[in-house]
Amino acid sequence: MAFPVLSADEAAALIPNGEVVGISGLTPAGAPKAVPAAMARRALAEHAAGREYRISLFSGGSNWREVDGALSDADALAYRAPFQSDPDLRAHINACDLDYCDMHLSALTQNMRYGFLPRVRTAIVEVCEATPDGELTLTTSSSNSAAFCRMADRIILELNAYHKPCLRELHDIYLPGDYAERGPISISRPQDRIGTRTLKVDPAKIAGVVPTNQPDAVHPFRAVSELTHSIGRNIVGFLEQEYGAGRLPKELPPFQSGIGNVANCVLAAMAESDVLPPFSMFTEVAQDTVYHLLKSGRCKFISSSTITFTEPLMQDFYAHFSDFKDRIILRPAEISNNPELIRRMGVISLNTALEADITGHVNSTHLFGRNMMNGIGGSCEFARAAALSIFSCPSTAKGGAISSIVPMVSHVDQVEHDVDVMVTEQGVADLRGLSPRRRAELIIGNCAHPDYRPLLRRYMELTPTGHSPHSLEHGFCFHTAYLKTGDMRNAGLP
Ligand code: 0RQ
Repeated sequence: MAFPVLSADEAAALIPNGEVVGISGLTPAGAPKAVPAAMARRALAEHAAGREYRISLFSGGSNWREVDGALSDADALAYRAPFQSDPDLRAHINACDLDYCDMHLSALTQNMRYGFLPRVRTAIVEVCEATPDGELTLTTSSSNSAAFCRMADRIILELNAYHKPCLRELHDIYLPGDYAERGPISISRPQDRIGTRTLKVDPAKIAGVVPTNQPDAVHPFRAVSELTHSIGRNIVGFLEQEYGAGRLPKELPPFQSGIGNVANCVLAAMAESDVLPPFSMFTEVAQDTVYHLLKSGRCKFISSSTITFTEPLMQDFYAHFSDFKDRIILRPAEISNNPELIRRMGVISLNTALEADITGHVNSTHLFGRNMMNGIGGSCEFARAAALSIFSCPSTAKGGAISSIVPMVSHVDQVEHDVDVMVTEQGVADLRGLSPRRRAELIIGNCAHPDYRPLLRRYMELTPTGHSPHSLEHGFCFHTAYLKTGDMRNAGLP
């Protein structure tokens, strides 16, 4: 090994207070597994000695407890972007212990390159191979590793023996040029390759290598329930109808699928259709269901930024690598989520809402207008540029005390113009081309839970005129009823 072999603690000792750190990974897949935990230990020791130790942390997306949870519990984070999903970090964000900026994933490194965001100084990147001349094989995620390594002064590698160098076959590493000289990104289909399989970095920047041997800490999803299956069936039924009517091309455009339990179940329903032909995916995260779809042949090909398979599936993946190596491409987040490509390919996007309002605005990130859940991730980039943007969620949460269809959303992530179709287990509202009042009738009638339909209709009656059926006085009556009484059904409307 040409580079110094370091322990995780020795590597953490290289990272000074106030550093801007960029890590590999998008979801726990491909994230460093040892150095962040050592940084958390260092932060605790520094704080105990009365010294400041806080960093700014950038990643490709969420990661796992040993990064976000450990660092935030140790008060080692001053700033975090662009996405997270760790419950402990979430609690610290909502307690205002640090600044968190939820931003479009593909815009992050571009904003850094142009100096709007602070430049990453230390990159911590998981690899499964590193040659003495600085040729790196990334593991299960491409995310922002290439961009972070390019701009960093110092690169710390975690060499993870669990992952196999054959992963290089999946990568296609390419970063767009600067604005003025940036030509079209020549990808027209998910399977097009334009980059390199390995990441070449300046070997002089590599400060050391930390050996690890650990799988990605991917949590299993909740099993498909009757409710999530109904949501999936409704989406597939809608797509079958569109396909039959000739409103989708014979060869389906690629699909994007969001993260979480609901998205995982929605995708599972795609396996059941005998009307829709096998399809491809252009997305940013491949969860377990994608693995099953690839294995069964329902999904022919996937372009993603990361493969987030739970441990048994990862082992099966390695055992059958030759079956998958020509059917998966991993791309940097700037490419996997690039709106130019999403629009060109006519992607069908499938994302999840926490709540939607009667005119079709969607909130995927904030609880009751205040508390951050995870973040937008790539959902806005896909929804805005997609040919068909579908959002889904259960019609209620917390045993029916919360309606996911509300008069006005308490936070807006997706504007009504970027939500073509809204789906719950109750049904489908195809909102394309409709005025706000027609949208509201459809969302209430087809998507809201029957318990909440009379209240939502009463809300509409309060404003018989005006282009959009909204009342500033009562727009948040569902939310305030829940906060006061623990049940949105108590929303008092005149
Ligand atoms: O809480 O588990 O305590 O009961 O929210 O809800 O139903 O398990 O949903 O796991 O599919 O996540 C939008 C968060 C959905 C996710 C979101 C409560 C509910 C439960 C989770 P409990 P479910 P999922 C690109 C795409 C944004 C990012 C994105 C997400 C918990 O999909 O983060 O799409 N999306 N990226 O009870 C209060 C409501 C609620 C509510 C649900 N209205 N009010 N609580 N819950 N609705 C991919 C990437 O960028 C990586």
